[in-house]
Amino acid sequence: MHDAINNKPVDSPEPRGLGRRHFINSAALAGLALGAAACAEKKGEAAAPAAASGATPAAGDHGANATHLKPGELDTYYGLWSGGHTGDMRVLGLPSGRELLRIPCFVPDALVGWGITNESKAIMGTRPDGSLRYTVADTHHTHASYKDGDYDGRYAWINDKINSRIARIRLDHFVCDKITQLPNVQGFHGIFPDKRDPVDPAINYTTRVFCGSEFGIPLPNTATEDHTQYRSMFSCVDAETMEVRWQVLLDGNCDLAATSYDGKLAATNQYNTENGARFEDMMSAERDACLFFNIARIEAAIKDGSFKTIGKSKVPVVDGTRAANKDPRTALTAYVSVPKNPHGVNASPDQKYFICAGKLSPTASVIELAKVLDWFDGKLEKIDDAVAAEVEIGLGPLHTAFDGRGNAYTTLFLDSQVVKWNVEKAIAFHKGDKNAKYVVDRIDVHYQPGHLNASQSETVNADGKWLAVGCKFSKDRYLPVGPLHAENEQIIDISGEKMVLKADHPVRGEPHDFIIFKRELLKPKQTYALDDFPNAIKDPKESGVFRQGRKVTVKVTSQAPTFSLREIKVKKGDEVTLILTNLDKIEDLTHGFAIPNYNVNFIVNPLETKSVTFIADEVGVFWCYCTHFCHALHLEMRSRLIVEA
Ligand code: RUQ
Ligand code: CUA
Ligand code: CA
Repeated sequence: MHDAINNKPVDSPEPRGLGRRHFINSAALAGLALGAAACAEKKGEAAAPAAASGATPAAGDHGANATHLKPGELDTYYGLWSGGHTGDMRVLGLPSGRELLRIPCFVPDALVGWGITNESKAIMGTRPDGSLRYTVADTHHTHASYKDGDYDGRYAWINDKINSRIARIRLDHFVCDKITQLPNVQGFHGIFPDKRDPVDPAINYTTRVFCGSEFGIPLPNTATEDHTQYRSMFSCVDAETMEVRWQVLLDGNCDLAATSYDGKLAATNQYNTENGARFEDMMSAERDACLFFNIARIEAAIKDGSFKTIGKSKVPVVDGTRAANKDPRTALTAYVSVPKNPHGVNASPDQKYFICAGKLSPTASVIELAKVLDWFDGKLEKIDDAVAAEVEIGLGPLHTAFDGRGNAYTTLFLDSQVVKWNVEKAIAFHKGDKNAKYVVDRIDVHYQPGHLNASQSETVNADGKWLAVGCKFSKDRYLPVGPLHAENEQIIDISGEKMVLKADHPVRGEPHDFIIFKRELLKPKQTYALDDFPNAIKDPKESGVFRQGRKVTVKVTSQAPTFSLREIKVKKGDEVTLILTNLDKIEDLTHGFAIPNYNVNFIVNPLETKSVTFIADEVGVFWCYCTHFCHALHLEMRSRLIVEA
C-alpha cells in the first residue's frame, strides 16, 4: 500500500504532527485518492529497473556504503550545492544524491514566486520603478556558519560572481533572507565564513564572511584603459547584519578563500599577481601567491582610523599591498609564494594547514599556519618558509577535500582523476625523505573534475565516508539530449584505503562548489508561525478589499480547499496589493496563487504570508486559482478578480 501523494509506504513513520497524508486521506474524495495512488504505483515500477541498471551498485548494495536508498529511506547527510548560473542553491540528500530543494536567491523562481512577491523583491533589490535590479547571477561557492569548528545549522552563504553579491540562507526555513552587493569590486568568487573570533574566545562561532574578488577595476570605477591601475579587494561581511565591515586593497587578485580554525587567519589564492588584463599576461609569471590576512590587525587598524574610503562607499578600506606590509610586526597581509596560477585553497581538519592547488603547476602547496603566525610575530625570517611541502600530485590540480585521517583528495582537471595523498608523508617527502610515498590512490572520474568535497570535510569532524565530485564534462555518460550536455556529479566511497566510485548523477549546469554534512546538524522547521510575518492575516474574518484612493489592499487567507474571498472587485488603474496568509497549519500543505494575465504566481507554505503588488490595468474577470496540489478539490480552489472599467 502506497501513499497517494508522497509515494512512500504508508507504514513509514510520520516525522511529527499531523501529516498532509493524513489530512488528504481524511478530507479527500475516496475515488480521487485511489486514482492518484494508481499513478504513483506506476511511477514506482518505472523507476525500479532504472535503479537496478544504475552505474555500479554492487549486488545487495544496502549496507552502510549504499548510495541507492530503498523507498522511504532517508539520507544521512545534507548537501548544500551552488546552482551555478541558475542563481540558486540546491539542497541534496546524500549519499543518494537526490535533489530535495532549490532555494532561489539571486534569480526569479516561478515555483515559489521569488522575484514576484514584494517580500522577495525587497531582498533581491529593485529599481525605483519597482522592477528587479538584476535577473541574472552566477553562483559558485557555498559555505555554512560554524561553531566550535563544525557547522551550527544557522546560516549558509552563496556568492553571485556577476554582480558581486552575497546571499544568506536561513537554515531553519531554507530560504534566502538577505543579499548584499559588495562595493567597488568585480568578479566576487571565493567565499568563506570565519570559524571563531581572532581575539574574543567567547565568540566561538561565525561572525564574519570573507569574500575575494577576481577582477581588478579602477578605484573608483572610471573608463581607465590602463589596466596597471586596476585593483582587487578582499571584503569582510558581517554574518548577522550582512553589511560590509571592511575591505583590503591588495596587489594581484583574489580567487578562492579559506579560514583558520583559530579565527586569526584568512587566505585567498592569487592567480593574477601579474595584474594582467589578457590571459597571456595572467600566466606570464612562474609563481603567484597565496595571500594571508591577519584579521585582528586589520580590525585594529580600522579602529585606529588607518583607512580610507572609495567613491560613494562608506566601507573602510585598509592597505594590504606588498609595499605597505614589508615589516612583519605591523603587516596586515603576507604573500606566500606558490607555483603558477593556483586555484583552490582549503583548510585541513587537523587545523594545521592550508592547501593551495597548483592548477597550471602539477603541484599542491602545504602551508603551515603556525609558521605564518610566527612570521607575523617576527619569529620566522622568510614568509615562504611557511611552505611545508610543494609536491607533485598530477595535472591540473584544483580543489582539495579531507577525510580526517590525514589524507587529502584533490581533483585533477587535466588528468580527469581524483588523487588521494597523505599530507604528512608529502611533508616528509618535501623535507628529503624520498621513500615517503605520499600518493595513496588515484581514481578516474568522468570527466574534467572541478570541485569536490567530502562529508564534513572542512570541519574538525571530517568523517571520511563520502566524496562527491563535480565533473565539468559528462561526454558519453548519459543519453544525448542535444548540444547541451548534463554535467556529471559522482559519488565516491572513501571509507577504505582505495576510493570506490559508487554512482553518477546528471546535473543541470553549472553547479560548482558544495558542502556535505551530517543531517543531525540541522533542525529545519517544517511550518512557519503566523508571527513570522508582520502583515499576517490571522483570521479569515479580517479578509476583504480595503480602498485608500487608488490604492487597494486585498487581504485573503487560504484554507484547503478555499480562499477566504470568492470575489475580489477592483477598478481599472488601481494599484492593488494582495496579501495572502495560508492558515493551514499542517506540514506540507502548501497553496499557490496565480492571476492570469497579471504575471502573478507564488506559493504560501503552512502559516506563511506573502504579498504582491500590481496595477489592475486590464478590465475583465480573472480566475485566481491555486497552483499547488493541496486537496481533492484543488481544481475548485479559486476566486475571481473582477476589474471594473
Ligand atoms: S571555482 S572549479 Cu568558481 Cu569554485 Cu574551482
Ligand atoms: Cu490550494 Cu491547491
Ligand atoms: Ca599568474
